[in-house]
Amino acid sequence: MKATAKAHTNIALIKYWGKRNDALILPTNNSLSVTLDGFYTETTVEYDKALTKDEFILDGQEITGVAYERVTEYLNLIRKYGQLGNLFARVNSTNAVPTAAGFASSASGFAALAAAATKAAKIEVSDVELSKLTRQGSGSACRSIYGGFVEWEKGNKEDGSDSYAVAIEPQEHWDIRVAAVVLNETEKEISSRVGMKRTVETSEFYDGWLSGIPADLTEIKAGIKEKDFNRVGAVAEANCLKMHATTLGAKPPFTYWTDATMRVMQTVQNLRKKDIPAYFTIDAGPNVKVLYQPENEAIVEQTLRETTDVSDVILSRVGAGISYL
Ligand code: FM0
Repeated sequence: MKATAKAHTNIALIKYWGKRNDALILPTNNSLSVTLDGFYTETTVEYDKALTKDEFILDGQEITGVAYERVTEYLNLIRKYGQLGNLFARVNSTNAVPTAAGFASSASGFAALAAAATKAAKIEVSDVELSKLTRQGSGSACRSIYGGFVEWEKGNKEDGSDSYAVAIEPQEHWDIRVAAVVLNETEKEISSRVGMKRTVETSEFYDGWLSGIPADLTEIKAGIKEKDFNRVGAVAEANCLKMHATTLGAKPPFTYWTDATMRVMQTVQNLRKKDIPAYFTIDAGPNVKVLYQPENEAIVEQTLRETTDVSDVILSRVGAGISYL
């Protein structure tokens, strides 16, 4: 009863920002992402009757505490779903997601865990079913089931049965690139989970965020279909700015940006002034991701590296969905 799965992380172009149900991880709005080739997690799950509790090894280290609890609670959900009783598992993960790059490793982490945990238990699941299961580990992870361009449909039902991700366009559809810009300073962050909750509950701007989503989705989906880079980049960047604006209207207010974040944003805007199409997006942290086209890779990388307080730039292509090794 053993299986290994590989899942890539994803970056949202239309952000998931807010839940309508915390326990089931049901979002208030649809989101849309691109799966990234450069960053992934490989996870082996082995159920073993001899175990009296789950074990979790990450990058060769035995994990305890909150990270362990999150994994074992997630396995409880899989055990319940697959009627596995008290069958515990050995979980062994390796992350090719540099945490410094500001990617939530939870996206690739929970997608790989859900895939390996179901496969090892011989639970037959469709992609949609796997996406729903993955969603309950971490919301953004439900988009990592598929490669290419992916939409998470928020659904409307209370039980979450219609809240899952679907593939919009496959990996081969369009070769765009994403640079993960790593910054020198790493300040203590408010997690996305905590930040989105505070924003939903207290931000005066949250209704404004929600009201713009349908138009942003229509626009970006048309842009992806037509492979119109400027159209996609412009709406992604604007959507990111609106998400971050909601945090400024929260009580107490907060922001994920540092001065270095804003310098990188300016670098990207300056590239556009020189007619090099590049657009930024930022998740719940200070690091910046930059969308660009293959022909501009050298100039985009160089310009980002020359920006003050940029410690590394990691380039990625569009990635694939879940695979089993
Ligand atoms: O990825 O509370 O999935 O759409 O990265 O585990 O469901 O870590 F910018 C923020 C990710 C949110 C946008 O939230 O939260 C996006 C974000 P969980 P996640």
